[in-house]
Amino acid sequence: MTTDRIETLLDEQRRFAPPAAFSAAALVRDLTPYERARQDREGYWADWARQLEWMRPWDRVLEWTPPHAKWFVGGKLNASVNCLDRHVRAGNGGRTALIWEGEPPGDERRITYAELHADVNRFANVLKGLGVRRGDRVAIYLPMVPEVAVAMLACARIGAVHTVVFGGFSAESLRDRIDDAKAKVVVTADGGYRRGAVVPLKQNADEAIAATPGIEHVVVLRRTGQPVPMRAGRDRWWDDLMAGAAADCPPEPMDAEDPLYILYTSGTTGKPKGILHTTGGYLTHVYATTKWVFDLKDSDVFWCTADVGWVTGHSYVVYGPLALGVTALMYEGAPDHPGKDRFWAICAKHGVTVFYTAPTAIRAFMKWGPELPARHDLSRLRLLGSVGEPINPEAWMWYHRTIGGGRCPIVDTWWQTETGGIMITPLPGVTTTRPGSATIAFPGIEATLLDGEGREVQVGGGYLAITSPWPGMLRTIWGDDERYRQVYWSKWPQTYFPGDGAKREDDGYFWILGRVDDVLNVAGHRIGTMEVESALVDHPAVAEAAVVGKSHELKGQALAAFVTLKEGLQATEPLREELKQHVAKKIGALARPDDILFSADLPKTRSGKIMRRLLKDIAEGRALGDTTTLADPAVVARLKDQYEAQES
Ligand code: 7RM
Repeated sequence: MTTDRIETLLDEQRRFAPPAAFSAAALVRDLTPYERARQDREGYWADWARQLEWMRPWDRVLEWTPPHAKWFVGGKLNASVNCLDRHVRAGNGGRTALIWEGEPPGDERRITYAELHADVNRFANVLKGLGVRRGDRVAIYLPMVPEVAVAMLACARIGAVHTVVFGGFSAESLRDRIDDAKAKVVVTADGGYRRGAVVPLKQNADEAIAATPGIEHVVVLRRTGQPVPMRAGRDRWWDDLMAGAAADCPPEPMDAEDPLYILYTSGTTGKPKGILHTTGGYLTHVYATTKWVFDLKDSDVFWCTADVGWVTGHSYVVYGPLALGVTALMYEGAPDHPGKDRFWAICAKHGVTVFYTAPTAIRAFMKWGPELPARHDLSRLRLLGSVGEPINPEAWMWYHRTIGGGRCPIVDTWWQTETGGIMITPLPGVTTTRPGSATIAFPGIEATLLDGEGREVQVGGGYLAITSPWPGMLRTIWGDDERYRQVYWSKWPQTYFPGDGAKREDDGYFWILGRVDDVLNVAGHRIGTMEVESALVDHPAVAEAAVVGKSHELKGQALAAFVTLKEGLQATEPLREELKQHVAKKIGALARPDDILFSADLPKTRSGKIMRRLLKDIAEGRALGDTTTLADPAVVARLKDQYEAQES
C-alpha cells in the first residue's frame, strides 16, 4: 500500500466531534429533531412550513400517489413574499440581503431587503408589461449579478415559471432549453465577465432566438457596456423598463403545487431533463435545510459560491438565504481572478462566516498552496460546506485545517437538482463528522442503500435510495412524465432512485461514491456522455463517437472521447482541436473533452453496443476487464496500445 493510500485510510477513520463552542451556540444541539421527524414526519415538515407565510393554510400535508407527491395541498403562498415582503414588514428592510462582489476588483454593491423588494416589484411589473402572465415561462441567461435574483423573484411574484440557463452554456444549449420550456421572454445581459474577458451573452441569446419561435421579448441588462445590436420591438434595455415601472406589484397567490421553476440537468440521453419544482414544498425544504445545515443567524454572512445557473445557486444563493432573511454573498467571477487568492480576499473583506463550495474548487486551492489563504484574515469563518461531488479525505483535511483553521465543522452535503434541497448531511452542532462521508439523512428525509433487487444493504456497497417523498422533490420532468417515471421510480417500487452508488459503514454513515449511470461529474458539473457524443457525431467528419469519464486529480472526472472518422478522412491535430471546439460550441466550454482518441473501430458487443466500460479502462490506464462478449477483442487491444502511445 502506498503511504498516500494509508494516509487516506487513516483520515477516513478520523472522527471530528463538533467543537464545544460551536455546539453551545448552534440552532440544533441535540438529536430531538431526528426523533420528532421519525415519529411524525408529516407533522415535522408542517412545523417547518408554518415558519413560512401563507395566504391560505393547507388542507393536507401530503398526498402521495406514487410516483407523484403533493405537499401542503390547498395551501396558497408566494415565494417572493416569503423572501422579501415579510422581512420588510417585520422591520428588517434595512438589513443587507445581498452583498455583491463583481469580478473587477472594487466593483461592489450591498442591497437591502427593502431595495431588493422594490426592484423585484418593479421587474414584476416590467414582465407583466411585456405580456408575461401566470404560468408563462421566462428564460434567464444572466451573469452572477443581483439582477439574476431580481428576475427570478419577479417571476415568482407574478406566478411565471423561470428557467435559468447557466451563462457558460452555448447558444444551442440555450435554444434547446427555450424550445423545451416554450419560454416567451428571455432576460439576458450585453455580456458577462469571466477572467477579465467578456462572455457574449446577448450575442448567444440572439443566435438562440433566431433558431426558435416563440420569444416575444428580450430584456437586456447593461453589464459590460460593449455595443450589442437591439432588435426594435423585441429587445428592451433593463434600465429603461425599470425606470418606467411602478415599485408595487401585488403578489400572485400561488397554489403550493404551482410550478416555481424548471431547471435543466443532464441525464443519460442526449436531451437534458427539465426538472420541475413547485412552490410550497420546495420553499419549505430549502428554508429548513438552509437554517439547520448552515446554522444561520442574523449575524452571519453566508457565501455559497455556486452559480445561479445550477440548483445550488437556486436553493442556497437565492431562495434559502432570502426565505430565511439572512445576508448572502454573491460573487460574479472566477476564483483565480485577478489572483488565485480572490476567494480569501472576499471572505476577509466581507467577513464571511459560513462558506459553501465544491470539492473541485478545494482541490484547486490545495494545488495553489496554503500561502494564498494565509495572506488573508479568515478568522470570521465558523462553518464550511461542500457539495457537488464526493470530497476526498485529503481535500477534506486540507479544507478543515487550512481554510477552517481547525475550528470550523465541515458539512458535506449530498443532494441533486432533482431533490431541490440537501438530503444527506451532518448537522454541524451535533454530528460527529468523518472526512469523505456525508454522514446521515437530514431529519425528515429517509435514505437507505438497496441492491438491484431492492434488498436493504446495512453495511457495504449498494445504490442510494430515498424511500419516502420529501417536500423539495421534483414533481416531474417538464413535458415528459413518462421519463420521470422511468428514470427515477422504475428501479424499485415507490422508491426514488438518484443514480448514485454509495457504501455504508457500521456506524450507519453514508459514503457517496458517484454516479452509476452515464452521467459524469466534471468539476462539479453534471454532463451526460450521450450529450457529448451527440455533439461529436454532429460534426461532418465524425462517423461514431463514444465518451467516457476518467478520473482527474482536480476536476474529479474529465471527458475522454473515442472517435471514428468517416471513410477516407485523416486524423490530424487540427481536426482534434476542431472537434473539441465543436463540442464547446454545441454545449458549452464545460463539456469540451480533455482527450480525443481517433480510432478505426470501437469495441462493440456482438449486438453492436459500444462497451464504454472497456473504454473507461483504457482512458484510466487500467488492465482491460472482461472482453469475452466483444465481437472482435483485437479492436480494444489495439485501442489500448494506441491510447498509451498517445499519452507518452
Ligand atoms: C447539488 C448538485 C448531483 C450529483 C449527485 C452526486 C453528486 C452532489 C455530493 C455528490 C458526493 C456529495 N446537484 N453529488 N453532492 N456526491 N457527495 N456531497 O450537485 O444535480 O448538479 O448533481 O452530484 O453524484 O447525483 S447536481
